Amino acid sequence: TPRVFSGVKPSGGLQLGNYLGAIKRFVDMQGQDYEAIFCVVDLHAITVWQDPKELKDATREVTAGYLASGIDPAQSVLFNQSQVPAHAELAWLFNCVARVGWMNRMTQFKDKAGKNAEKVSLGLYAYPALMAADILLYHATHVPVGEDQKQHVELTRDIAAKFNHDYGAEGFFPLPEPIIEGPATRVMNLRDGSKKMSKSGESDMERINMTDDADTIAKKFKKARTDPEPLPDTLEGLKGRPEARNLVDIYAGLSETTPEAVITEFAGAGWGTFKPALADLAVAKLGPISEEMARLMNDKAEIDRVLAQGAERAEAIAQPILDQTYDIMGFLRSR
Ligand code: AQP
Repeated sequence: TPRVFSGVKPSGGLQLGNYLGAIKRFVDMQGQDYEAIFCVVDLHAITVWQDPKELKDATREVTAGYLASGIDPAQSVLFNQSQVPAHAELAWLFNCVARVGWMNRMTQFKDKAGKNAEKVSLGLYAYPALMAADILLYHATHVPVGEDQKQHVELTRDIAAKFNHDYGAEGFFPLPEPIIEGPATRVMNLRDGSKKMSKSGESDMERINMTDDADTIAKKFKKARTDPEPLPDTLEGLKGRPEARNLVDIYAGLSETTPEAVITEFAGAGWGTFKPALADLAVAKLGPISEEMARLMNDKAEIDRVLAQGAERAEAIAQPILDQTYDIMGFLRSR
């Protein structure tokens, strides 16, 4: 059976893009013919500063988000990355396979480092090699992600191919396929339609958090930037209107239809009609999830237990693959 791997960073509270672009799609895949491994990638989170007093709870909150959205830890493997040391070990091996020139082409690093590239952590630069390790440690074949992660999955394929070739181990690491599907693979910032929505964006008004209450969600959509034109009657009419397109895509993602269907339903509607409808839909879909997240967060011991069990199952798959990797590379391992 094909094997799915994906992850979410505990670098703050989950936002709507993480849900529509990633977690919701993981839940949809869970019922299909895949063996699924989902990770809270805490080692990735520390590529930028994380307060040690907050990291544990951020890790639990992402876990609660997975569980509340419908990831079933009996069906899928659910764990946090730092509890399976093989991730960090394989990442080091891949640091020595990946080329500096490849890393220099990563657009996410350029975006995140900005003008400050001398001052960011070395980990932020090496991040894609750790992500390749996350995926290849399980010989995963499919990686559901948002559009922003496509380049990193392609780099993962390059690392796998170079390893297989250099070490004469053809076929040892599979070349995984990114799965980027659905209407909301790139949810944009509510105040600036040229930037993606993200956990760590400056203003809270630019994103919908999974834990926002109904009033906050309504207020954020009401204040979301748009142009003054009403909704068109064809998708073509959204060309050059990124903010409008984004709200239509979010509506489609939440209601599990297509942007075309949303346009058909709301053709000619003004924002005074569409935004409240979108807010109601978001509250109806996210409300039960955030309630369940809050309930789960009241029992931290239970979350920790789920992660510990998941980590054991993950390690049982990962360790033999790591051992084989060391062996292929010629390391002396006498114990
Ligand atoms: N705006 C988005 N639209 C669609 N998908 C998105 N994802 C993130 N933002 C959007 C997808 O969510 C998954 C987990 O992302 P992540 O937490 O590992 O890192 P990220 O992409 O860097 O997310 P953030 O929210 O922007 O975090 P910060 O601000 O801390 O860097 C991935 O599959 C991603 O594609």
